[in-house]
Amino acid sequence: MKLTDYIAGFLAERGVTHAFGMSGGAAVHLFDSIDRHPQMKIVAMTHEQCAAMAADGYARASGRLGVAVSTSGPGATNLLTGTCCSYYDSIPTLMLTGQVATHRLKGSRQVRQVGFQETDVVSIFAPVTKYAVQLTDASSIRFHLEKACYLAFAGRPGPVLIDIPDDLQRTEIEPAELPGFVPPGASGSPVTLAADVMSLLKLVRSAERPVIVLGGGLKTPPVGPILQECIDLLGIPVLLSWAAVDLLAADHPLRVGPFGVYGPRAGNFTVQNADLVIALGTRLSQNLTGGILCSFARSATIAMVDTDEHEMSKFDGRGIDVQVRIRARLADFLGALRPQLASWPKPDWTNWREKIHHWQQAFPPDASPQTRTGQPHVDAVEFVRELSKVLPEAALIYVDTGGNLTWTCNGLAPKRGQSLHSAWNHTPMGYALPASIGAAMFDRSRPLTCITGDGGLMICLAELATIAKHRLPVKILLFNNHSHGIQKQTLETWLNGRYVAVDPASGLAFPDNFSRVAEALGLPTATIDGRTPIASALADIYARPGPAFINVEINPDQKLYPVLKYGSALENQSPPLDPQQVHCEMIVEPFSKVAQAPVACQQAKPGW
Ligand SMILES: Cc1ncc(C[n+]2csc(CCOP(=O)(O)OP(=O)(O)O)c2C)c(N)n1
Ligand SMILES: [Mg+2]
Repeated sequence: MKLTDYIAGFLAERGVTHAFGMSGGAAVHLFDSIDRHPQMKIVAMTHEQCAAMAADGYARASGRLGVAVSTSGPGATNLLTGTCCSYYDSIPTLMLTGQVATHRLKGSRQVRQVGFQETDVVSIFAPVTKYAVQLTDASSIRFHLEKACYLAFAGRPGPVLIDIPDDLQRTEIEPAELPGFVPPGASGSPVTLAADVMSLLKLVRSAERPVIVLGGGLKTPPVGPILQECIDLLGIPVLLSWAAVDLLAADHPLRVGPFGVYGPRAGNFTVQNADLVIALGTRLSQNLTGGILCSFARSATIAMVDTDEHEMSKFDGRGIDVQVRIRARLADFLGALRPQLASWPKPDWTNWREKIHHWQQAFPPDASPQTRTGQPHVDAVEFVRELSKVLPEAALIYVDTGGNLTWTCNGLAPKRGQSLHSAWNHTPMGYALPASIGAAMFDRSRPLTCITGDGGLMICLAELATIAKHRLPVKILLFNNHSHGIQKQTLETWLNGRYVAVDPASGLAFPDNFSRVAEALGLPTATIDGRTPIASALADIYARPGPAFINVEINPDQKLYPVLKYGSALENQSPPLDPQQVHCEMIVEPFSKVAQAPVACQQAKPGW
């Protein structure tokens, strides 16, 4: 059997239905074998970056291995940004890169290249993959494929790469004679986990103001309905990182919502005044804690549950004291927690929940500072609110980065069964469109929405043609604010609003009319602006099958409010509230920059 036929069969056996890529001299056998396999299809993309992102989007939607294929040299290096998305968000993907033939590899020779388009792919990808290997011997293909697939899903999942010289791709192999990979035995003791859970519950029982923070780790791999069962039984209010906003439906009584640097004020008051923070599958990134680490949840005992111990020890000596560290896969942790909650007397946290409810009422999401009456613009906050009402059950949403991500994550009111994905930690512009292609290829029956900014769209514009060619049922909502909106705001904050390369007036080249571009690439289009009733326009769009490109004219002056400026604690976002009001809302002592270390250990004010 030809080696690349073996690869196609191996992947198909593991449920992989599509591989995304662009062909090239060093990848023709990979493409040919995958295309010939009856259970697999090659999806031709317009850029390898988009192929890697489509593979990532496919993996997020399906739970299966996402596969991207490229030729050597530029094809392989183009896969890098998408591979980073999978690495930082723990998504199982496999990059298959063609390489020059073995006898053309430079080996130890002190030259830059011998073979045409030769590149040291393994060294480039090693820091952002769990396994990156070049095939040097055809008979080791089974071993490397099995090891790579095992590692992609094991522990903290992530991307893997196999670089395959052209001559080895064509080699005839005897599958029955190939040595395999033996995965290591299971580690970690269930006895320790049960004990850890018990001591955590002891802390919970004595807490007055506990919160749970859910993170993206609960999706990679997905933990399933046991999460909500545990939340319901515990009765603790739940905060969400953006990667987890879809993990609890908007109407769930314990859902507080997101928090952080761009978080709503209600979430920030909640986390800052908690006396116990239980972080499940979130690394508590700086976008959640703010830059001054010792100001974060400063009266709380911090407990973290993570499969990666380094995520819990990274705060040591840096201002956040993670007092409880449980190293476990989230599914195992919840599996150990659930039985202990069966006869668990829920403490009474009514006061705490009422206080949170008060913050939610007192601080609704901040809308645009400019009224849209008489303006041909849509308010992004209002648009996301209307979109939430229209989005069907089981909707799958991919969102890009910038203002459009912020408005979506803060404003979306997810229904049970809906999923929201983005490249949360690498956050490249131009992710959402190719990722939604990956998801749509896996399941065309699931209603799919892609939300992107005009800047992000420009990076992957050509993929509109891929959507049109396959008539993928993706509703593309372009949040068109005629600028890199988030960057404009950054320049207003740091450089007195002197714009450079953030809108057409300061150097960006944008088409005057995105809809005409989308039409030219084969998509039906519509526009929603300030004169259009949003609800009925959206209802109409979602009632029609197939793809659609919707140009949404967002107010170019709309800001991302509230936001945390560097140097402030999470409760002091901009635009600033009256300091007296903040003082009244806070249960814990105000944060003092002057006396940072002692303040980090201060106790809560009594009576709240
Ligand atoms: C590949 C890449 N380049 C640069 C950035 C930095 N960056 C983040 S958001 C942004 C502007 C995004 O503009 P747009 O897509 O229009 O989103 P908006 O903020 O206007 O909604 C930039 C330049 C990035 N995240 N990714
Ligand atoms: Mg924009």
